[in-house]
Amino acid sequence: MVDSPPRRRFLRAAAWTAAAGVIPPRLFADDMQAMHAMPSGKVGNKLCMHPMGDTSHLPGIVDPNKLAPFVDPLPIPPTLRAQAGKLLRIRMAQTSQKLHRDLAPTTLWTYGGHYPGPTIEARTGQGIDVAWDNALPSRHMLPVDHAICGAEADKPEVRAIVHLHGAKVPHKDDGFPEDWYVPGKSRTHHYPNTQDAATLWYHDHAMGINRLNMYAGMAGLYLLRDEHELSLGLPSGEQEIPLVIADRLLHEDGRLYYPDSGDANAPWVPEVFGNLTLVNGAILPRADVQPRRYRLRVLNAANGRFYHLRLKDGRPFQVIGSDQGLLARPATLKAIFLAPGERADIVVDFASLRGGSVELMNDALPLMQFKVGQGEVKDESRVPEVLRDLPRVTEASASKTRELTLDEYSDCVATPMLMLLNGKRWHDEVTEKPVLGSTEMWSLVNLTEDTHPIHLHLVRFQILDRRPYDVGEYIKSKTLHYVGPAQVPPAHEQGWKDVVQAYPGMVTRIVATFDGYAGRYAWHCHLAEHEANEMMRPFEVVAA
Ligand SMILES: [Cu+2]
Repeated sequence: MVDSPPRRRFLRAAAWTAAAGVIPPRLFADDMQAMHAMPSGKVGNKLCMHPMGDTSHLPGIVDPNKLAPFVDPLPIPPTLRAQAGKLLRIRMAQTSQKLHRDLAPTTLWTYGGHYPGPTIEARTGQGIDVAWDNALPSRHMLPVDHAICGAEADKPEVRAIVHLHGAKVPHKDDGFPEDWYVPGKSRTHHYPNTQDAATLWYHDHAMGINRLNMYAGMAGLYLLRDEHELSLGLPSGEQEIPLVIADRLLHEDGRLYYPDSGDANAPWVPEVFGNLTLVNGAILPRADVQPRRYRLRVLNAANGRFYHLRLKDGRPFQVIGSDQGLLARPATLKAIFLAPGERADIVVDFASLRGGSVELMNDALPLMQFKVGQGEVKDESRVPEVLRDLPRVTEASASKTRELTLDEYSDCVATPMLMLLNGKRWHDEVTEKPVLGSTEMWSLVNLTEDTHPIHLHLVRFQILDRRPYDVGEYIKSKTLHYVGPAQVPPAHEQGWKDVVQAYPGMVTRIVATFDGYAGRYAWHCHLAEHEANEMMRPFEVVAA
């Protein structure tokens, strides 16, 4: 039986959630839908329902169908405006937060006392310093797996290091996974902000446990603005809304539930899907808006879930930016598929919805509601037809090409148990050593049945194309035999990126210039559970 990858993802996810005795139909509709959104893989193992862990001890998990929708206002994280020369201090600590009106408060680990953490606002050309204080408890609230690389039993249980995702920063400020520190310690990172305006975000990156730290709440936005973007007249102020989207499972008493394998010595699970979606930390919130244009800064901050976002009435919206800032021109879409780590900068016009409402959906599931006011408003915002000068990079601009495989090793019942990049583990010798300032093309040869969102630290890149190939032939002879034409990415993926969805059965080619700083950085799958289990590698930018 050959099955498409999202189907397998669906069954795997369903297995452990079904074991917990919860919610089959509503939960995974988007995964089912995703099946149609991605190309199907060419290889398939016989599927079997492998029990992913004994969760029968659970007293119960919150059922989203029983929560009243749209009763909580959409929370807006507090804004921290960075000023040159003034140190920002952000404390990581255990806090408690109500995620829905009718739920008991949830214990979270947050930056600055909120989930999501405060939105840091910075300007291109104005470097800032942030002191990240680790004031977390000494015991972890979620199951640490000491069999995972970097989280061995001799390591402190609670460790943290902040990575500013998408930022061009020196190695020492990047949040390298091994630069973690323990509660009671602090680390100051300098962010030079020598790059174009973009929707960046910060999250924990501590080796072997960042999937747990992120799930506990350690993430926030970092909006980098520049003069060019500010000159465009895009919706701003109250008409610019951050939307940090992530899924969770909750016990009925409000505690976070993070699934485990059932083996206390090896609790890691290959992927985690929640049945509840948090938008800025609230389940099914409502945003009261005016009948005018809004700019939505969307981040998929989930550990493993892809979101297929659309508005319920099917109204089109304009995508004006991706991971690394503005597109060349707006792309008009009715739905967008975002992988963990990806961002979308979107403009929606509610003018024709005066007095009405519309829901933001993940396929068939509502995530939140926009309730549109009655009042007359004069909207002076605009979305220019040309957003910026953004030439497409070419294959010829790369002075070096690397062919890098994405690998997955399964156990006897086809449950993936280990994921690697180019067949190597984190601690293997560094093999990717781009020369500072050089341009390289990386061909990501996906040998697995999953889509992996691949993220490179330090650099921005463009997606050249994706092309189907014969996976079996590659495994046998290491030769690429293409079985279809190269597919140029759609308009909304033609800008500067720092995460790319590498589809199964495809070779995904990206082109990056390794400028900025020499030193050691990481590249990895942004499915947090894959990243934890060796789907992360160092690369080293070497001086010319
Ligand atoms: Cu992955």
